[in-house]
Amino acid sequence: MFFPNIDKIQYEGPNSKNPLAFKFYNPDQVVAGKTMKEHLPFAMAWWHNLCAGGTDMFGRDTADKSFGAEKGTMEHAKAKVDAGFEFMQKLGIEYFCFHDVDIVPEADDIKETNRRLDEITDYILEKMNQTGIKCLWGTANMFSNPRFMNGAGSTNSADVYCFAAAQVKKALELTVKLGGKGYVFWGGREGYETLLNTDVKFEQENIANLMKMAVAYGRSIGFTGDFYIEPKPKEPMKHQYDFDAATAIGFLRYYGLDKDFKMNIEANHATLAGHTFQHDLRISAINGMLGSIDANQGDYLLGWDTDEFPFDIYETTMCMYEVLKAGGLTGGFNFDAKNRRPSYTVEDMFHAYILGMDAFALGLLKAAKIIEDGRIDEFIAERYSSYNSGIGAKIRSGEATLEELAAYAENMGAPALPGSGRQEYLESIVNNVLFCG
Ligand code: XLS
Ligand code: CA
Ligand code: CA
Repeated sequence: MFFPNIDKIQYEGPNSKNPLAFKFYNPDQVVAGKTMKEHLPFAMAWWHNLCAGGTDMFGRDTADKSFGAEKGTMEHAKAKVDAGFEFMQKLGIEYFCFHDVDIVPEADDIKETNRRLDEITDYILEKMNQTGIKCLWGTANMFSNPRFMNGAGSTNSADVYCFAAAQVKKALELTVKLGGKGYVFWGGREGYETLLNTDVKFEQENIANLMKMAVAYGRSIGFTGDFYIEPKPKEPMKHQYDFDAATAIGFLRYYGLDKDFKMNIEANHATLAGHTFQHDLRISAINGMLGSIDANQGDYLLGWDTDEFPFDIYETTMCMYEVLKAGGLTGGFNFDAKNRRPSYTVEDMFHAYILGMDAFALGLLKAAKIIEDGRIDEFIAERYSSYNSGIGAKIRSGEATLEELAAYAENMGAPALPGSGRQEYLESIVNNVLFCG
């Protein structure tokens, strides 16, 4: 046991003061027709939780993630599996997400890395069978190794491109082996530092081709899940091609990849793109591409990706409002989040997940109430009601012509001002639902 002093985390309700208990996440509680557990398929991110110890540009690890083994060894890789499964079981988390190099130390020779990956996934599979814990999605890390300094699919080197292809092939095989629901492309280095050395069209074509090959291969080995693009506008590159949901969706449609791909929307990436989290969820949802969520939050005072555990109930509420309206996710809620560097103890790891799971559970409860309350939906329906009949209905049917509308306008005189947007009234409804019972 890696966490001997921590028992299974229980739901104790909003009045509990126990730091190691859920206050809002009550897995079997039914909300809007489904249990919380069904609404909120939570996942643990292997890389933050089991690998990252707090190293930043100015200092080394503060948290010890050795789990009693020497780092860089297969013993350590296995200790992480044991610790990870104990952690997920204690929190009642049913899924995990991983990059290839999170689960084994990378060797110089990819054949050896792949052998290690086979060995560790045999071990992970055993644990999955024992516990019922499942894989949400897998991915290949094509951004950390210096060979990817100019990208993977977008690299200027054909040899590096082949290496990336080999990693995608293997990561897809592992995702299928572990029964993963999705496969993620996060293009951390798919972008540019300067246009002075970059052929954007060439690079985007190469990325699309890599994705097409991945779809063809994935489908040929029995991968029936969704491929995901995870948009992020910048960091580590100055500009990343998958800037936001709208950009990524346009790219997928242009290259004919939209049937196989959906979005994996991360809160902190949306805000880096100058959007709200809710915005990127809405854009994905209305395009039928809301697949999965990386559940975290950023810091509005900092211009980079801080990957904090979700705490802001307005954000989680509006997220769950979008998810409920979209009829749920095909993917899940992956805590792509890390403890702050000074929160370095084992208890902090649990506090962080309890915070995040409770924040989403509370968001779910409040979003369901906003919908049940109905005032916002009613207002929106009323706001567009001029399209329900007459000329408005004709516009909606797509049958109107420009000449006809112009003739209508000429006969009408000056139109009345459109109805008030009532933003402050609507915001007060949200506060009313959030804070009054
Ligand atoms: C980094 C990304 C990354 C992806 C998976 O900012 O969030 O962790 O989720 O490669
Ligand atoms: Ca992030
Ligand atoms: Ca992410």
